[in-house]
This record gives sequence, structure tokens and C-alpha cells, in this order.
Amino acid sequence: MNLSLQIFASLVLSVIVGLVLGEGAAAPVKTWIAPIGTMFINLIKMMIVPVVFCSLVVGMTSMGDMKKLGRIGIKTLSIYMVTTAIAIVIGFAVALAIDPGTGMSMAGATAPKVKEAPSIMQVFVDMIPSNPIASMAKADILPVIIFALFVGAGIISVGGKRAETLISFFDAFAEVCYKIIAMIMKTAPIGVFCLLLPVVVMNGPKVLLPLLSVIICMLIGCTIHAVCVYSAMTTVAAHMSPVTFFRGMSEAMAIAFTTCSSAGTLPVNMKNVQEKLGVHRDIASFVLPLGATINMDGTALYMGVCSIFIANVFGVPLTFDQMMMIVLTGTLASIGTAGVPGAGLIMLAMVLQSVGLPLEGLALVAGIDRVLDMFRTCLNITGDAAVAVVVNASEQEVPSDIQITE
Ligand code: DAS
Repeated sequence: MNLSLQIFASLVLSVIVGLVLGEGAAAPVKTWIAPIGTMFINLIKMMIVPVVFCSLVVGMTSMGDMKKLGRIGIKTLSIYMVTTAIAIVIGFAVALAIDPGTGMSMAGATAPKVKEAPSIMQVFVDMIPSNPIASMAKADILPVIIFALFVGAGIISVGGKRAETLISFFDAFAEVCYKIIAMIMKTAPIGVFCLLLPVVVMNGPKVLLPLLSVIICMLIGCTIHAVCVYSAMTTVAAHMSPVTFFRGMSEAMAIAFTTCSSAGTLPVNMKNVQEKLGVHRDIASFVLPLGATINMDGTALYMGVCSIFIANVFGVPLTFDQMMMIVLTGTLASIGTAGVPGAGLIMLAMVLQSVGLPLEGLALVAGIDRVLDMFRTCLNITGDAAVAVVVNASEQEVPSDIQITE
């Protein structure tokens, strides 16, 4: 059975076992099973900085000039922003159709303490690493990207034999990283099982049923966005069938779904898009790390759904202007939020404040955030890969054996 099927089987098995065990098994599952899942995530996270740094340095040198990097950067950022805005609108549309939260009461809810999201300007300031080693130690991906681009540019300007030595070193090291990721992924069926079982046990029907309408909105919204938007993008721009795309993405989507971390899924996503979707390494190593931090379509869609849900619960229907404000703040907020578990709750707090919705509403969705985060993160990394496929297709020179007739 191939790895994707093994991972899917362990997902299903963990849900069945979790429902059978029930919340009575929460303590032993938390003590003995959850740590194995954490070890699995840590193994993948171990590869984030080396694979991003090495691939990006080599990617930068193979791009050859800043012009190509600038062109790819503009394309990537533009598509990221557009797909994020579309995701919020789809979230609104699905929530307005299903109408979650109407008739619910907010008795006794208090706003949970949520970290402040950084301002947009602070995000740009934080991008420049004053100490690249410290950024690598903290796996701060954006500063690592900036540093790798400068190292690549520096190697290009050195040129000659020494540059070739450095490029072959980083290229070989990137290859080693991908081999290590392949080894780690062999343990994925066990890792995924141990990640999901605690979630199912801790979030049994009692926790999920009262907010089932929100979960259904997320499920429908994410499916619509993935199937309609990403399929259209990859089919039109790269002539890649949706089946090829989603089959190629299955491993990374399963890892994202169970780890709830775009950053944690990044090494697997980078490996997948190159090996299964034909994305060139220089494109993958720029578009995906960037996307893991600033492109969050799933989180954006979640903001659309939850703002309607919270407005319904408080009986304050959102005006069209408020929805547009959410599209704007949500799209910008997604730039400043790291791809780590629970990041969406921080963004939601910021968006609720921007339209004057009470933060007490966070208390309702915070209880099932881990489950909603699974859908968000899965869509986030799938969107990153879809953009990588599109940008890759747009950058592929016509093969030299095809003569362009005037
Ligand atoms: N878990 C975040 C991520 O890794 C998404 C979120 O919290 O909304 O992309």
C-alpha cells in the first residue's frame, strides 16, 4: 500500500479508535500517545530551516538575476492576495447560506486572552534578520528567506570556481535534506495516528455537536475553495488535472491536517510539489516558504465564517461595508500570522476588533479551534502549492527543441 493510502488509513483508524475510546481515555492517550505525535512533528520541523535555506540559496543562484526573482515575487504575492480575498468571500457566502449561530446564546462567555497580531509595518521590520542564526534557531521563516536570498545574491556576485563550490555544496545539502524528509515520512502513518487520536478523544461529540454548523461551514467552504479555485488555477495555468494535483498533494495535506502547522508541513510540501507536481526547485523553494507564512486561504475563509457566526450569536448582522472591511483586514492580517497551530484565532481577534464585533465571540470557537485549525491549515498549504504550480508553469522557458515560428 503506498504511503498516501497508509496515511489515510491511519487517519480513519485514529478517528474510529478515538470515538470508541471516548473522553474517558483522555488521560492515558495524552500521556502515552500524544508525545509520539509531537516527536513526529518535531522530526519534520527539524528539517524546516536546512531545507528552506539550502533550497532557496540554490534557487536564488539558479534564477541568476534579481529581475527573475522580482518577477516571480510579484506574481506570487499578487496571486496569494487574490486567492486569500476570494477565500474570505467564500467563507461569507457559505456562512450566510448556512447561518450558523442564529438562536445561540452567549451566556457567561468571556473573551479569551489572545496574543496581539503584529502590525503590518512590524511584519516588514521583523523580516530583516538582525541575527540570521537566531532567526534560524527560532525557525522564523521570513527572515531565513531574506537571508538566503542575500546569500544567493552574494554567491552570484562572487562568481567563478568558488561560487560553483558553494552552489554544489548547498545543492548537495538540499538533496540530503529531501532524503531525510523521505525517511521521516516513512513514519507518517504512526505519527499521524498519534497526532489525531488525542484530538478525537479530547474533542468528542459533546464538544463538537453544539458548533457543528461552524465545522460544516468550514468543511464546505474549504472544499469549494480547493476544488473550484485551485483546480481552475492549476488546470488553466498549468494544464494539470485536479486529480493529478490533489493526488500529488495528499501526503502534505494529511500532514497539515494532523499537525495544524503550515511551517511544520513545509518540508513535506516542498518535496511533494517537486517530485509529484513537477515544480522546479528554484520556484518551490521561494513560493512555498513565503506561502507558509503569508498565504493563509483557509484561515481567511475561517474569518469569513466565524465573523458571520459571531455576528449571528450576538444578533448584530454584518453590513456590506463591514464585510468588505473584513476582506481587507483579513487579507492583510494573513501576512502577519505565522503558520503555526492556533494562528487563526489571533487573526480572528484582530478582524473582530476591526468591525467592532465583541471578542467574547472568540470563546465559542476557541473550544473547537484545534478541529477548525485542521481544515484551515490543510487549505493553507494546498493554496501555497497551487500557486507554486501556477508560477512554475508561467516561468517555464519553451524547451529549446521547440522552434517558435514568427
Ligand atoms: N495553523 C495555522 C497554519 O499553520 C493556520 C491557522 O491557525 O489558521 O497555517
